[in-house]
Order: sequence, then C-alpha cells, then structure tokens
Amino acid sequence: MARPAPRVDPAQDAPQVSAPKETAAGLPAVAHALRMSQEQMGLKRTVLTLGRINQKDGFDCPGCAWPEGEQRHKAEFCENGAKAVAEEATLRRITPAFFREHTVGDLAGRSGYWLGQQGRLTEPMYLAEGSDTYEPVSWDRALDLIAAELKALDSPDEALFYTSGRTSNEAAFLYQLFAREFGTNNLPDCSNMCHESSGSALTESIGVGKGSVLLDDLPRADLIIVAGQNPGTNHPRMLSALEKAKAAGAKIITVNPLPEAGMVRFRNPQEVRGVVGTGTPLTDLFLQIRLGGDQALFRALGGLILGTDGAVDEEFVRTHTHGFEEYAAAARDLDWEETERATGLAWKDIERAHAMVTGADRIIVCWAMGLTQHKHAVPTIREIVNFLLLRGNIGRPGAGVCPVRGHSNVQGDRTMGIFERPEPEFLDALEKEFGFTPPRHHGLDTVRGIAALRDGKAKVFVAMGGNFAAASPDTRVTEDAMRRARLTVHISTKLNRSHVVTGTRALILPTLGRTERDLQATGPQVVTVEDSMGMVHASRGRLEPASDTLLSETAIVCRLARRVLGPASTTPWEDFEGNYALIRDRIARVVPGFEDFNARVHRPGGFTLPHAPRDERRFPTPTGKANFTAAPVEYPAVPEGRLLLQTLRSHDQYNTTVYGLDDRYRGITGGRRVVLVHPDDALALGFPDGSYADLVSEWTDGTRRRAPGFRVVHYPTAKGCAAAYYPETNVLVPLEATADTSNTPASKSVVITLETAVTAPTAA
Ligand SMILES: Nc1nc2c(c(=O)[nH]1)N[C@H]1C(S)=C(S)[C@@H](COP(=O)(O)OP(=O)(O)OC[C@H]3O[C@@H](n4cnc5c(=O)[nH]c(N)nc54)[C@H](O)[C@@H]3O)O[C@H]1N2
Ligand SMILES: Nc1nc2c(c(=O)[nH]1)N[C@H]1C(S)=C(S)[C@@H](COP(=O)(O)OP(=O)(O)OC[C@H]3O[C@@H](n4cnc5c(=O)[nH]c(N)nc54)[C@H](O)[C@@H]3O)O[C@H]1N2
Ligand SMILES: [Mo]
Repeated sequence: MARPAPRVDPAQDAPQVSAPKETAAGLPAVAHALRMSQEQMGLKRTVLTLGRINQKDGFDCPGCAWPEGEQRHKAEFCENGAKAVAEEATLRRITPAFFREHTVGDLAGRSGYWLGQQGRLTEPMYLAEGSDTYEPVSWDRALDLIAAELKALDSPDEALFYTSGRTSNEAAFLYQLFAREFGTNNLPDCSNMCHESSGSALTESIGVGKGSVLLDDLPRADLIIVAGQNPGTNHPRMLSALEKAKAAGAKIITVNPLPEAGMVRFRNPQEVRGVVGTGTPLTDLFLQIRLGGDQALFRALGGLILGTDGAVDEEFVRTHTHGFEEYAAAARDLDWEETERATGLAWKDIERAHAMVTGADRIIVCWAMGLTQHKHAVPTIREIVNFLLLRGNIGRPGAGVCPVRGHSNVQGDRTMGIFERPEPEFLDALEKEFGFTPPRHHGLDTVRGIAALRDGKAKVFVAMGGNFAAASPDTRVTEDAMRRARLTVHISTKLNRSHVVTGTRALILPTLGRTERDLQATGPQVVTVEDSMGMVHASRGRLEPASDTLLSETAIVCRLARRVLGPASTTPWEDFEGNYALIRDRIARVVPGFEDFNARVHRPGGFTLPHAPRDERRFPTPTGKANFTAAPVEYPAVPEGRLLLQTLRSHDQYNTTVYGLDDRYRGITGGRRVVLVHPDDALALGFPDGSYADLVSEWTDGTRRRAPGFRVVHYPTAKGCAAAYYPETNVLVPLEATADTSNTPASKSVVITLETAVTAPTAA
C-alpha cells in the first residue's frame, strides 16, 4: 500500500551530519529507491512501472537526459530515475477539497517538499481576483479566461510562454508555433538557467550548440575529463558508461571543488561485483579546483600542450580551425602564479594532468552546471573547445565535447524551436509550412522575462511545466514580479511554489505525465524525446491517468491555440490534437534532421540527429572552421573574509522537487539548510562545525541578500569555497548576476559572508 501524504509540514530543519561517502550506487541505492517508490505507489505499481522505464516499448525516464544504450538491461534505470518516476506515478491525489481546506496564504507558508508530497493535481483550478482560494473550473472556462487576457494585451510581447525540459517534442513544437502565431518570441525556458552557456559557446566555436559525443564514444576514449558535474546524483547511469570506459582502458580526470561520491568509487547494482564488492574506483586524477577556476585550468593545459613537441595535431589545426595564432600567443604567455591563484591547484597536479593529456590520443570532456553557471561560463566552455581542438579531438571516434544535459527532453525542446532568439532559417521554414508571418525580433529569456514582469512590461505568464518562481534567481524579486502579472497559468503535474505565488488571477491546468496513457481521437498516442546525445526516440506511457479530467500537454496547447487564434489560424489544431503523427509530419518538414520522422522514430532505439562537426568534421560557423578564441582568463574575485558559494543539488531532489531531506553521499540527513565549508575557512571565520550562520550575499551595487539559519558543516571542499542547496539559496543570487553572452544566472559563484545566525534554526 502507498502511504498517505504527510499532513504536517516537517518544516523543522535539523540536519544530522556524518562523514561523506566515497562510493555511489550499490545495494543501498536500490533499497532507497524501492522504499520511496513503495511509499508513493505501493508494491504492485512499483514493480509494474519501474520495469517499463527506458524499455524499447516503454516510457522515457523523466529523470535526466543521459542516453540509453542499444543493449538494455531488464532494469534500465537508476535510484534517482526511480524516484522521479515515483514522484509522478504516485497514488496520492490533490482534489478540489484540498484547495478548500488550504487557502493560497496557507500553501504559501508551506515548504516545497510538503507541496510536492501532496500528490498529483487532478482538476483545473482557478484563483479569481481578490480571492484566497482556488476553485474548480471547467477546461472551457479556463481556456476562455486565458484567451480573454491574451487578447486584451496591447502587444503579444506582453505575454511570456515558459517551458521546462520535460515537455515532449510534439507539445513543444506546437507550443512555440502557437506563441509565434500569436505574435511573440517570448519563449523563455529552463535552458536559459542551465546549459545556455554551453549552447552559446559551442555555437560560436564549432557551429552547433550541442555535444559531439555519442554513447559509443566513451569506451573508445583514452581520457575522459569530467568537470563541474556530479553524475553519482544527477546522471547516475553515466557511471555505468564511465565504468565501461575504464574497463576498456580509459583514464578519468575529475575536476571539482567537491570530492563527489560517484566519481570516487562506483558500485554497479547491475553487476554481481557491484553488489558484493567494493566497487570500481573511477577517478585516476582528482583536481580539486576552486569555484570558477576552470578557464584558467584549460588555458594552462593548452599552454603546456603548445610547449610539448609533437603534441599539437598540426594537420587538423591547419585544415579545420581558425584563430590559432592569436590563441597560441595568449596560451603561451602563461602566468603560473595567476593560474595557481585562479584554480587553487598545485602546479604539479596540473603537470600530472598534462602528462595524461599528452599520453591520450582520444579525449572527451564532459561537463554540467559547475561550468555553465558562472559569469565567465561561455569563455570557459570555449576554452574547453580550444583545448580539444589543439589535439584534433573533435569529429573523430572516442573524442569530443559532451555537455551533459539536465531535464530529459530539454535538448529536444530547443530543437523544436523553444528559443527566444530563433534562427531566421527556422522562422522561414515555419512561415512556409504554416502560412503566417512569424515575429522576427528576439523575445525575452528567463532573466529578462522576470525583469519585464517586475517593470510591468509583461502581464500574462504561461508555464508549460516547471517551477519558475522557485527555480529562478533572486527569489524575492522574482516572486514580486510574478505577483505583478495580471494572469499566471501553470500546466503542471504536481503542486509547487509557482502555483501559490500568483498574479492577480491564476490557473492551474493539470496534465498527463510521461508514465500515463495518452488516449486521443485516433487512439493511444506516443510522444518523442531527444536525449543529451541527439538520439530521438519514442516514449509510451501505459498507466491509467491520475484523473479522468487530465488533458495532455499537446491537447491543452491545441485547444488554447484555437481559442486565442480563432479562424485566422489555418493550422489544423484539432487534427493535431487527435493524432500526434500529423504533428511529426510537420516537424519533419520544418526541422532539419527529422526527415521521415514517423517511420524512423519507431525503429528500435530511434535515430540520431545529424551533427556536422561530429559526422563530417564540418564546422558551420561564419568562418567555416572551428574557431579558437583568445578571451582573457577570468576567475571570480573574492574579497578578504568572504567565501564563494555554489548552489547545488542534494541527492534527494530533482531541481525544485524535494524527494526527501537526506543527501546520503555527503553524509547529511534530516535537513537541507546546511552550508558546506572547508574547516580552515570556517574556523578562521569563527564558525565551528555545528554552529549556525546566516548566509549573506554581497552584490556589486552594494545590495545584500540574506538566507537565514544554516548549519555550518566542516567539509572537504576546495578552500575559499562553500556549497549549499538550491532552491533555498536562490534568494542570494541577484537577478543581474548572469553569465556574459548566455545570460544564465551565475548560481555557482555567489560572494557571501557568514554571519552568526540571528534567528533560531527553525524555518525550512
Ligand atoms: N537526481 C537528480 N538528477 C538531476 C537533477 C536533479 O536535481 N536531481 N537535475 C537535472 C538538471 S536540470 C541538471 S541541469 C543536471 C545538473 O547536474 P549537475 O551539474 O551535476 O548538478 P549540480 O548539483 O548543480 O552540481 C554541480 C557540480 O559541479 C561542481 N562545481 C560547481 N562549481 C564548479 C566549478 O566552478 N568548477 C568545477 N570544475 N566544478 C564545479 C559541484 O561541486 C557539483 O559537483 O542534473 C539533472 N539530473
Ligand atoms: N540557484 C540555482 N538555481 C537553479 C539551478 C542551480 O543549480 N542553482 N539550476 C537551474 C537549472 S539547471 C534548471 S534546469 C532549472 C529548473 O527549472 P524548472 O524546470 O522550472 O524546475 P523543476 O523543478 O524541474 O520543475 C518541477 C515542476 O515541473 C512540473 N512537471 C513535472 N513533470 C511534468 C510534466 O511531465 N509536464 C508538465 N507540464 N509539468 C511537469 C511539476 O509541477 C514540478 O513541480 O532551475 C535552475 N535554477
Ligand atoms: Mo538543468
């Protein structure tokens, strides 16, 4: 039997601390996943559901975007994938009675954890102007309300259409089509806060904003560098791929301020030796870098390669690259003291890394949020490209760039046109296919969208999934901005903070999740997704929907579009709603690489999208070559007595969805308000382990932001650095603190001071 939802909010945050673990996965992970699944789903549904994750006729795991291999295990999922599924396939339900019992004011005082624990949303709900209680509303009335508000705007650019990364290709394609037929490119998405920096950097450097590595490349590599990523928690299936690569002879360098459990040692629960043994040590060289030191590290490695006879692939550099001389001049001109200051690394460790690099013919670099969420994220990632180009490590097997994406379809949503700055060619194709004139001026991204709401320039906010209020930076500014909207609309599976930080009016539109059967006029539908490596495949849910009233994301968009656009739109929205294959026919004609989409997506395992640098060593940049860059090396400046804080994920959360209050690998249980600080720094600042501190961030304009009541944990992080969980610490990240070019919030380098906690540690 599933357990009922908790009635009391465990807002008491009293974290217990023990030593961090070295090993990830193994049997404890299996046990943990099964316990959480059973609490939410009961035993029978647990067995039924977990068996279908990532199977060829099953559904795509709603966890991360790591790809599935050709050869699938019977259990092709990980602990955290199972938790993501349990969160969606839970038997708990939120009915209209729940909203009668809990006013919006009441819900706004609850933790995100408690809100999520209440179960699946089942009915469309409406919060009228001046009311403090959501009331049930029919789909027709809900959609009429949105249409009326949208039509009342002075300009289509006063509306924002946000997307999170779980939305299927079909729903995403129609959503952007609707927004553009309505007349705006205001399509902010979670990618703006995530891998935008990777997209910006790679587009400029190699002409394609996606990774160039396929799953098969990992076991062919001689060296894999994993920088700024915690796969043991966030991409657990990646550990099996790394284990396989090691077995085939690859070496691994880990670059991280934290010694993360999975990268130290991995116990594969699918192998006997992983269950009874001590596991595979994965990392050969651990570079415990300071936050934000990566550009300096890769520049230094470049300089060392240039100084090593025969280390540069001159033929590749001559034939395929542009800008080498300028880059080489900058990289040869190395300042060792500055490199050590920026990276916090000892010189001999960088030389050790260099020896491994020159000893390796084929090199892959993987990264995630540790690199993308800094002011200088874009030049940092371009520096990785410089480093790889030197030895010809792009466009051949076993080598390349591997940004590891977050949400399971975040890459696909972008491919489908969810982007505030669309390419003219994409708009041309839409125009030709659908016979309307799409807006050509750029729209607003997440951060600019918040500013527009704050300044009264955006008035209607619609979200296709996600939790905008909690995921965005500068919580107070963002929440005030949301409250200024005339209407906020959330198409969601689960209750979250964004539903209770509302505009003058608000709607919650409940929708189907990945695991559920999607029955339309022409029968059951499949949807498609694209993983982190450009593989497109089908996903078919089979569970009975959480309620009869739910509509699919696709159906909601089609019905909304018909109401808002009326007969002026010649797009066959009704046909699309009834048969998703018709949407795929259109995608095939608009988006390059999707030719013959309907036939190819039903092949076992799907198909891989083309990638010019990977497939043909062709670089579709303005120079026609892969571009070296010689940006000045940057790293965060931290004044005396301050720490540099990164905001990251615990093991028991999926972004803003908190599954539980433990972070098992880091030895934290029963609470989330912890700050991990090096013992020397903590003691120098006067904070013994177990003391409590307020985290106070300082921004260049003199403003200070406070997150109260964090337990100080002495932890082996790099010196000068600290770590605490997101979203509790988003309040500290100024809206203006973003990465150059990509405008991604710089959530991994927040300058803070610790102040003795003035409040007792209670609130969660
Ligand atoms: N279970 C689970 N899975 C997830 C998610 C989740 O929340 N839970 N989220 C999904 C999403 S949307 C995403 S984007 C990914 C996120 O996946 P990750 O990027 O792994 O997520 P974070 O927890 O932000 O971890 C950042 C890592 O980078 C390191 N780091 C921070 N700053 C620096 C730096 O300056 N340099 C270097 N070298 N390292 C640094 C941190 O110590 C940490 O190990 O995971 C996806 N998968
Ligand atoms: N400080 C700080 N801030 C960060 C980050 C950080 O590292 N530090 N990371 C950033 C990153 S990488 C990301 S990707 C963003 C995440 O930003 P979002 O994607 O906006 O946030 P999530 O927490 O993933 O959204 C969870 C909600 O999505 C809804 N949902 C789940 N599944 C479905 C579905 O199938 N359909 C629909 N319609 N709704 C669904 C549920 O209602 C759930 O409550 O946060 C960013 N914010
Ligand atoms: Mo993400």
